Amino acid sequence: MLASQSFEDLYPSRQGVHQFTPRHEPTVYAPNDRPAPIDREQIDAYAKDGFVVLDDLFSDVEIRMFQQEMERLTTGAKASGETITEPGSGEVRSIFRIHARSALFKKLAADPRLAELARYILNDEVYIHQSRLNYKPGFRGKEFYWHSDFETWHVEDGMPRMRALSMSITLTENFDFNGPLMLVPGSHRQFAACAGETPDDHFKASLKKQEYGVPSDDQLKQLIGRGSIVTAKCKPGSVIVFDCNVLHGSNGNITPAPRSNVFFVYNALTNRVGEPFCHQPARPEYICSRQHIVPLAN
Ligand code: 6CS
Ligand code: FE
Repeated sequence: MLASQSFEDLYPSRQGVHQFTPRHEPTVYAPNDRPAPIDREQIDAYAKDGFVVLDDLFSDVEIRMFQQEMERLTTGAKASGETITEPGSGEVRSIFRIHARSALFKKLAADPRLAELARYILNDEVYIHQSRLNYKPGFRGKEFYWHSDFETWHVEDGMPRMRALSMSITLTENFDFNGPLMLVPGSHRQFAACAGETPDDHFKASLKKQEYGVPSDDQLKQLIGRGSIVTAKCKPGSVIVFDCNVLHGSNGNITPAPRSNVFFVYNALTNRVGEPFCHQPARPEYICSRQHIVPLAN
């Protein structure tokens, strides 16, 4: 295994100031003349907005299998020290590292409909930096406040550059009323550095309710003011592909309809995590892959 590399911190954050740093990297790394696995218009939309929604990628039979696997993983999950529960109710909020807990989700992470697109956009071999099931249960699923995933993965996991993306596969209908993902088009082109220093064992709180590594109200007004807010309303079996630095969040769910999605985070192999860019120990393996980074099999 490569010794932990240390990289120059191109995106300093949580050092007492809220500020913007322009993005250094491209959004789509593949050369324009390389044929894409999806429509060129969809790739162009991803480059411009920082996300794209692909509808009806998976069949009803496949979705039914994923839903059953989600139920299977839920059984006994609360007893696991690695399950994130909802503040207050104790309902299951997230289960991480599902690509290692489930043969079905391991296969899904490597599915060409997902992995080939990730390899194209990142123009590299890829590995799973993180995977999770977000349940957003009916009545009790709390919000995910506005944030950039990259801000956390850079500062707390040591991800050097913006060369990673998430794919969220919808397992239940994401209506406009049950806490769908909200994304800010174009926000991926500015890195919003946050002020507050990373607390000890931050992940134990942030995965329930994130209060550090979130932009200030002024930064949010500037980012949202420039790009408005798009709500990803999707049927089950859709995929929301979004750049590691796009600003996103989701509201709480007070309806009976759960908003359950699977997330896979694809990181470019040449962008593997190194030492965290904060004075805290590296986060545990179930949240951030570090100990056995190998290319995702084709
Ligand atoms: O800390 C993290 O890695 C997680 N936090 C959020 C709110 N989104 C990305 C990721 O799941
Ligand atoms: Fe996120």
